[in-house]
Amino acid sequence: MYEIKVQVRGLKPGLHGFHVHALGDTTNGCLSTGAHFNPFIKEHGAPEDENRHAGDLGNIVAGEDGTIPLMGPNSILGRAVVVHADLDDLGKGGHELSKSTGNAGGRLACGVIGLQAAI
Ligand SMILES: [Cu+2]
Ligand SMILES: [Zn+2]
Repeated sequence: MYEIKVQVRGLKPGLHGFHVHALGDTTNGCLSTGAHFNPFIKEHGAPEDENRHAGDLGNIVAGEDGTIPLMGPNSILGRAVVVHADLDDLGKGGHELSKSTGNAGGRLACGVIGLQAAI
């Protein structure tokens, strides 16, 4: 298990959807990171749900740290993390986008997931 430290500044107070998106590509900003990483073709949900995208990490409140696996067939290396403008309703908001994106709104910030060798 590796620890991923995320530092985000300038967000408005409250919850922000936080996901691993499928493509480690930011050539068109966060828009080119594709959809939520979803290797098992499930619906959007909460991190603790059985029916969820593998990339569904729920919400962050500014500065929260999390740990997720980087190895094996579901590796997130080469993909991207995205912070959204609004809260992720975890598939339960009743909005038409709830089951695909959690209706988390625009993509405020993103980064490609890679490995940096330990010194
Ligand atoms: Cu997202
Ligand atoms: Zn999702």
